[in-house]
Parts: sequence; C-alpha cells; structure tokens
Amino acid sequence: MRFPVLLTLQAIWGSLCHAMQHYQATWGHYDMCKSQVYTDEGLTWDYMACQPEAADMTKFLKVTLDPPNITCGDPPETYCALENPYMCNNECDANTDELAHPPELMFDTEGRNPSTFWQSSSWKWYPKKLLVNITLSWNKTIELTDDIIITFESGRPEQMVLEKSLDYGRSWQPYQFYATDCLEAFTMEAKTVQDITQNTLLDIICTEEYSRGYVWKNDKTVRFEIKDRFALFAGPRLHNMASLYGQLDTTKNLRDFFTVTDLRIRLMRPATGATMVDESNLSRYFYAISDIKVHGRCKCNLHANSCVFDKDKLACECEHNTTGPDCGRCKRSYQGRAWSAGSYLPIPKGTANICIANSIGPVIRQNVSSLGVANRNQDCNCNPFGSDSDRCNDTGFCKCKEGATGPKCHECLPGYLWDNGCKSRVCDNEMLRCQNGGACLNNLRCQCPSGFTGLLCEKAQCENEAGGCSGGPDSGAPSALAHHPALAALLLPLALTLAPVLLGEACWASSV
Ligand SMILES: *[C@@H]1O[C@H](CO)[C@@H](O)[C@H](O)[C@H]1NC(C)=O
Ligand SMILES: *[C@@H]1O[C@H](CO)[C@@H](O)[C@H](O)[C@H]1NC(C)=O
Ligand SMILES: *[C@@H]1O[C@H](CO)[C@@H](O)[C@H](O)[C@H]1NC(C)=O
Ligand SMILES: *[C@@H]1O[C@H](CO)[C@@H](O)[C@H](O)[C@H]1NC(C)=O
Ligand SMILES: *[C@@H]1O[C@H](CO)[C@@H](O)[C@H](O)[C@H]1NC(C)=O
Ligand SMILES: *[C@@H]1O[C@H](CO)[C@@H](O)[C@H](O)[C@H]1NC(C)=O
Ligand SMILES: *[C@@H]1O[C@H](CO)[C@@H](O)[C@H](O)[C@H]1NC(C)=O
Ligand SMILES: [Ca+2]
Repeated sequence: MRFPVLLTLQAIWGSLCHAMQHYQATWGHYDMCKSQVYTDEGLTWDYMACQPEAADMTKFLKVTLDPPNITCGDPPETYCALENPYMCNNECDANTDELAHPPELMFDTEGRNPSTFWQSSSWKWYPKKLLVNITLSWNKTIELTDDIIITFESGRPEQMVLEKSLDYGRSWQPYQFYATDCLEAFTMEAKTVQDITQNTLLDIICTEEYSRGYVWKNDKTVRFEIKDRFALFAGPRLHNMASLYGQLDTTKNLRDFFTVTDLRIRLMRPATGATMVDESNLSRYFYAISDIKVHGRCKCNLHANSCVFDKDKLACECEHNTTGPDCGRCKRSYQGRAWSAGSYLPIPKGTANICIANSIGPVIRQNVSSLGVANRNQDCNCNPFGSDSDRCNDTGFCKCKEGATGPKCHECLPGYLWDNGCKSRVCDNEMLRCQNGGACLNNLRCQCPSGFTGLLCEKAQCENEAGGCSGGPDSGAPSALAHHPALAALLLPLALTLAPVLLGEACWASSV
C-alpha cells in the first residue's frame, strides 16, 4: 500500500508550485529516475538521480515506551495542575476511552480542541528520577527534511535528550540536549541553533530555549532545528537548495547527520515550575505530549522516487537496476561495476550511477585494429581510478593499478582501501578514521567493536549475514574527505561555485 493521501496532497501542492513557479518543477527536483529520449539510435532511456517526496513520517513508525508501563491510567489516577495544586481535574483511566492517554495520541491528527495526548504516570516515587524513553522506529533509513517538533500538553521537561540511531537501534548518539540549566544538568554550555556555523554544524549542543517558562499556556513546543541547519548552506529562506545538495553529496558526515533509522526522546525531569518540588502533592508532576512531527523522506541513495509502505514496512521502489530497502546494492546480474549511490551533482539532474549488467559478453567492438586502439574506455568500463589505462583484453579485463583488482579494477585487494583508487593505508587518526568506536592499528586495520565489520568498521555485522540488515550499506567506498573533521575547508568551495536560485522559495521549502 502506498501512501496515497500524502502523495496526492504533495502532488496538488507540487502542481500549484509548478503553475506558479515554472522554474522550480524543472530545476533540481530529483523527482524522475529516468525519461525516454530520442537519439540517433532511436528511443533510449536517460537515467537521472531521483528521490522520493518528503512526507509526514509519523504515519510509518513504531513507538516503544520504556518503562513499558509508564503510561498513566492503570490504576486510574487524578492529576493536578502544575500552577495550581488545587485544580485536580485531569483524570486518567486506561480502561475508559475518553480518559485514556495511550502513546498513539502523540501521532493522531491534531487541530481539534482540546488536543489528544499521551500522558505518563506521575512522579510518585520522587526523589527517584522520573525517566521515560519514547523510541520511534522506522526500520528504514530516513532523511529528515524539516524540524522535529514535540508539543507538550504538560509543562515542557526540565531535562530532556533527543537521541538518534543510524543502525536500527543498536547504537545511539545524542542529537540535542534540552535543559532549564544546561551546565547543571549536562555540564554543557547553553547554546542556541543561532550559535551554530557551517564549521560546527555537526556539533551537538545543549539548549535552554525550549525548557524555560513552565506555564503551559505559553510555548509548548520543543524543537530540533533541521531547517536552520540547512539554512547554513542553502541560505536563510532555503532558496539555494542546490548548495545544500552539493554539500550533502560530497560530505558523508553531513548526510549522515540528517539520516536516522530511529529517534529517542529521553525525558529526564518533568516541569516543576518552582525551584522546590512540592512533595506533598506529586500529582502535579508528569509528562504529557500531544503531538510529534517528523518530516522526512526514505533514503533510497538517489535510486528511487517512491517509497512504499507495505506489510508495516517502508521500502524504496528501486530503479537503476538496484535493490535492497535503501537501493543499496546492485541487482544480482547487474554487478558490472561497484554499486554507487546516485549523485545530486551536476545540478540539476544529478548522476544516476546505474548498475550495469555483469558481463556484456565478449566486448562488442568495431574492427578498429587498423587504428591500434582496441577496446576503448566506454567498451571496457575500466574504473578510471583503479585501472592503469582505459583498455582491456578480449574478455573485458582491465589492467589494474597497485592494490586494485576485479575485472574492472573497481575493488581493492586486502590491505587496501578504496579512496579514488586503492590506497594502502587503511586508517589513520585524521583522514581515515575507524568508525563506530573502532581503533586504528598501525595504519593497517581498524579493530572493530563487536557488532561492526568492514575496513573502517563502517558496516553493521548483520550485513554479512544471510538476508542482511534491514538496511543497505551506505557506501562500499567511503571517501577520505567524508571522514575529515574539518568540514569547512571542504564545504566552502562548493557552496561558492553553486549558483543561487532566486525563485520559488515557498515551493522549495515545501519540497525540501
Ligand atoms: C511498572 O512495572 C514495574 C515492574 O513490574 C513496577 O516495579 C513499576 O512500579 C511499574 N510502574 C508503574 C508506573 O506502574
Ligand atoms: C493534591 O492536592 C489536591 C488539592 O488539595 C488534592 O485534591 C489531592 O488529593 C492532592 N493529591 C495528593 C496526592 O495529595
Ligand atoms: C533510555 O535509554 C537510555 C539510552 O539511550 C538507557 O540508558 C536507559 O536505560 C533507557 N531507559 C530509561 C528508562 O531511561
Ligand atoms: C537495467 O538497466 C538497463 C540499462 O542498463 C535497462 O535497460 C533495464 O531495463 C534495467 N533492468 C531493470 C530490471 O531495471
Ligand atoms: C577487420 O579488418 C581486417 C583488416 O582490415 C579484415 O581482414 C577483417 O575481415 C575485418 N574483420 C571484420 C570483422 O570486419
Ligand atoms: C584477460 O585478463 C584476465 C586477467 O588478467 C585473464 O584471466 C584472462 O585470461 C585474459 N583473457 C585473454 C583473452 O587474454
Ligand atoms: C525490519 O525490516 C526487515 C526487512 O528489511 C525485516 O526482516 C525485519 O523483520 C523488520 N524488523 C522489524 C522489527 O519489523
Ligand atoms: Ca494528539
């Protein structure tokens, strides 16, 4: 089952935009994977980088609470208002529909008054901490395209952490810390998203912006600001998305920053409103959330323009002869060269990087022996970085540079690492960093923690198992650039070379 409603809405908005801003629809939308074109040889396919439309991702997630029985109402409880302990008209009873506050109510359609919300049980074991984890799982890599917005029905928590996982919940990293007092709660300096620059975009900050002001009539939302971060590259009104796409294309760390398989909201201390917790009436302290917004798109490595939700699972509908949930591999008989993600560059249509058939049989060639140039580049498909020349022998084998192997010289011998060709140094502590906590031994190999494998420990172990992980590998060829900590040097030149687009900010923003 596709998500017809969403896509229809998108389509309507899309065509409105199209009508209003003729440029936009044609300009770098990456919404088509291929198109038919007439050439001298007749009708052929032209392949392009493509990606699904961004959509409301809360429709496709699974929510898990820890502790599992933390939702209020079993047994029934009555809660008092934070600002007035004598106002106790908030009743929670899990067995009565009108009085129950199950987790689903964080994701239903809002707009009605009063709002529907999930609520935790109260802080009855004070001073033991009231800790709740709300985990949102997609079982699919998704790319965030808009701010995460959590709307509280209670006061906003005094301490909270937003965490993300990129490996289906095996490991977690913080995304942002939230506290009324960052220094006290997390020994971090308080910052806001305005303090972040291109150079520090990957920094994890603690912010006090969304925790102050306990009176819940006022601001009720806690945000993780995606668009403000995009704006560092795309300009204040995201009018230059080309620049952002260019950055994402060349910088794996940046792409990964906006990519998740799971999110976790760790609620660590409820709103208390005052400096002292009123121990005589703990029914005033609890968490309640009416809405969570997560906007994003399936990550399909630019090889699919639609993502379907079937049997409770999201999967890309892969084109370009790729397969896997994220189109992260070539189809079985299309492994003629190493798999590679599509590219946003060059603007506007990108590069499809399709998978090609295994062996095109004996290389078809013209009778060119008189020219003395047999099997030119396009016939042999030698990898330009891995091979010595663009020629191959009669069975299509290319002559490889040191360290490279495979018929097309697109793979590396053990001890070598793909980095625009095969480089003998596997890891160091600067450019080629072992990932996922691996340690670099003598520049020769990464010692991976359990659960990870691959030259740079970049792969989850399960990818080697039958059936694989639920997600595809991101890339078999991590580039040295992608692991360099000093982003700025890499990012600036690109930002400057990409031309800004002045039209249609509204449409861009909606289709980001
Ligand atoms: C949840 O279950 C645990 C273990 O069964 C119990 O100790 C705890 O009191 C329960 N919590 C709530 C809020 O009911
Ligand atoms: C909290 O105070 C209100 C008003 O005095 C009272 O009705 C309620 O029972 C109190 N709750 C507890 C747990 O003491
Ligand atoms: C919540 O998640 C964190 C790690 O993300 C974990 O340490 C903690 O035990 C989990 N459970 C609760 C109730 O905090
Ligand atoms: C695979 O790619 C070729 C072009 O290289 C195309 O003609 C063919 O239709 C594709 N096959 C599939 C199954 O997508
Ligand atoms: C290739 O060229 C040679 C010499 O010009 C000729 O003898 C031979 O028949 C040609 N082969 C084909 C397949 O055209
Ligand atoms: C082409 O090169 C490969 C690898 O060096 C070799 O195994 C194969 O026999 C060669 N084929 C011919 C026709 O020379
Ligand atoms: C996640 O998706 C994979 C297939 O990609 C499936 O095998 C697995 O059962 C799913 N896991 C959950 C928890 O749904
Ligand atoms: Ca709701």
